[in-house]
Amino acid sequence: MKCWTYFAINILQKPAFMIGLIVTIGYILLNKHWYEVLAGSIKAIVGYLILSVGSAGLVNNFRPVLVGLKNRFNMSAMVIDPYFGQNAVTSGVKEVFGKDFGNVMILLLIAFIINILLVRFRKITKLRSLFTTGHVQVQQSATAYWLILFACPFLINNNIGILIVMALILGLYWAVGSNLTIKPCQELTDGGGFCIAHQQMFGIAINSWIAEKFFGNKKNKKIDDFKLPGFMSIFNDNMICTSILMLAFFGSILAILGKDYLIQENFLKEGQSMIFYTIETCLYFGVYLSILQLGVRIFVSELTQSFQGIAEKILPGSVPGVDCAVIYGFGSSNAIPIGFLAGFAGQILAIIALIILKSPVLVICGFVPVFFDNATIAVFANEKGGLKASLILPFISGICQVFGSALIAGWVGMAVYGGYLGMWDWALVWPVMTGVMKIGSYLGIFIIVLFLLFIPQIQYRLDKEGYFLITEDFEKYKNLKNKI
Ligand code: ASC
Repeated sequence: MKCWTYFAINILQKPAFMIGLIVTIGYILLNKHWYEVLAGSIKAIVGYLILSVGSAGLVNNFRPVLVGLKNRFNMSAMVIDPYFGQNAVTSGVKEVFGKDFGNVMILLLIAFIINILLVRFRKITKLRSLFTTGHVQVQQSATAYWLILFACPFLINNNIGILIVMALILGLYWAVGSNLTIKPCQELTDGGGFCIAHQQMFGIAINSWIAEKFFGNKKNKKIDDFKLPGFMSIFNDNMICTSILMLAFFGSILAILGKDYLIQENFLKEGQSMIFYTIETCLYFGVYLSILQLGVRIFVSELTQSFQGIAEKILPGSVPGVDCAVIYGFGSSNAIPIGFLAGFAGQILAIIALIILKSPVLVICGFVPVFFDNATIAVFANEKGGLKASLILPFISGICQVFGSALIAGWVGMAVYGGYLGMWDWALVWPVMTGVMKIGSYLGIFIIVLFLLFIPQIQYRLDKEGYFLITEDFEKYKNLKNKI
């Protein structure tokens, strides 16, 4: 157990080292020279650390700006954000259920093994992907713990029982969810050899499907097909587009927060110019996004090449599931700010509705869901349905994130502790699963497990020839689809 805890804390929960480990094992299995293994692993770890700098920079720079709205106007509202969600669980779970969440490491171990086994027996399960994003797994475990304790109170005094139920449902959710993103990812990255293992996996699959079904015709141009005329042509450049949009957006929010508030909260030093502070802060958006994309470019090729070793020798035909930010290195870069702003507009509309309807739970946008979910959805939506889809789908998603989170967090009692995870799957899919378990108890758990197991079976039945080919040989898969 000590060994495992050491592994979980230092490697599993640190995606950079987890990816490094996978690359090392993969290259060893491919019989590479020791120095190639070393070089590849270093590149993968450094690349991932660069991606983390970009993603943490975005979160740390812009989360306080959004959360500032809550403090500035003295609102008692819950913030939808994975970190606030985790804090809410830590501070509330003992009070509400009389239980600490001490078993997180064991849970991760069992759920991770379940994920590996599900992929190992892919002939039966039809599952093809391994979840590698440990920091997200911890946040999800915390929220799932609360949701399942709430839904299944008969498990509260049964430590082993709750552990097994949680590990089973989480392990299945990780395997099934990431598996759902394989097709959209392979198509977007032209056989990149990875899929998404994050918090909006059902969101990606459903939105990609809607984008293709309802927006996927020639008339709906993709973002990069627009050649803007005159001065507007500067928006074709991603760095400029992102900077100007964020200057307008975060600039307005900083103006609303006001100079006094910013000084009081130590954002701004006495005597510093508000204008230059605003410009600098907002332009950092483009800076961190570029860093993030650089990191993606560095580590993705190492990961996908080395994973061949694992896919040949240990887990045949499988792909690694990675952070959603990896997709920002592919597709249209302008979809990123567009999706973010459309999602934000949706969230604000929904929040206004909550205020007007005098909802007992008020919500404040957290940066992580509004950005990482909606930008990701927009990149996929643009690929299938063009600009229109990349505006409309994140907008609807923003609305759903707020309503879904308010509903579930209010119902299960997390809202009073100030936060809820709030990402797409946790605002839409998990509330439904929680409801089914609450109503059905043991039968409910059984139905959820069956439902999750059923999804890859349906995917397989819909495309028996292409289903495994898409991860094993993407060129052959494309030929097959072209023939049809
Ligand atoms: C999350 C989370 C983060 C970000 C990051 C995006 O859900 O906890 O820190 O998204 O993974 O790259």
